[in-house]
Amino acid sequence: MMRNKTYYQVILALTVVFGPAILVSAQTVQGEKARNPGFETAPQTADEIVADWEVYSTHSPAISRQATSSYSGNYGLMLCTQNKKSAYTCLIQNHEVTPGVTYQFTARIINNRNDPLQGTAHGKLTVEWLNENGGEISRDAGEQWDANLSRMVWLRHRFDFQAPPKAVEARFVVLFSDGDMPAQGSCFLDDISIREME
Ligand SMILES: [Ca+2]
Repeated sequence: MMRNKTYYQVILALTVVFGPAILVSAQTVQGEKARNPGFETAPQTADEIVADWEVYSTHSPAISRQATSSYSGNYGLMLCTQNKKSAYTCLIQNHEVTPGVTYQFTARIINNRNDPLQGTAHGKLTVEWLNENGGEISRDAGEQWDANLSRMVWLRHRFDFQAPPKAVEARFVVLFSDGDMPAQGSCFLDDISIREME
């Protein structure tokens, strides 16, 4: 009994001392802003590659929706290298933002064990902040993933970005590139999340 009481007192003391700090640091996260975040919605038109997302590739189509590998649901995206120096592909979705608010941008990524990334292939999450005229104010980029990406575990890449003054909209971008040399291989992407933190 004595032991239990002491234990309880310690927990109580810790709560009193650290409780406020925990409350301050544990920001709550608002609802999902991303549309078609897990790519389960099929393209609605013949020329749409990924429903609700804008796709751009420099040379060959390098993003495809597939059912071979997914983190959740039945579908994920495959991101392919283009075997060209500096080739890149982007998956883009625009959202309204509020200056000073921090946005949590996450994605699940895994290497393709049958055709893994090689050479300088890499990817990252970026955010381009736009003013009311659509002009770019600045951009932020998260840590890169590269050819060392796990072939066994879907890693969750997470980056928190704060909207700068005068930002009214942002382009949330998954950027995937061959890098400085023509690269080979592919990886899979699923479960994008874009949320406001407060
Ligand atoms: Ca999915």
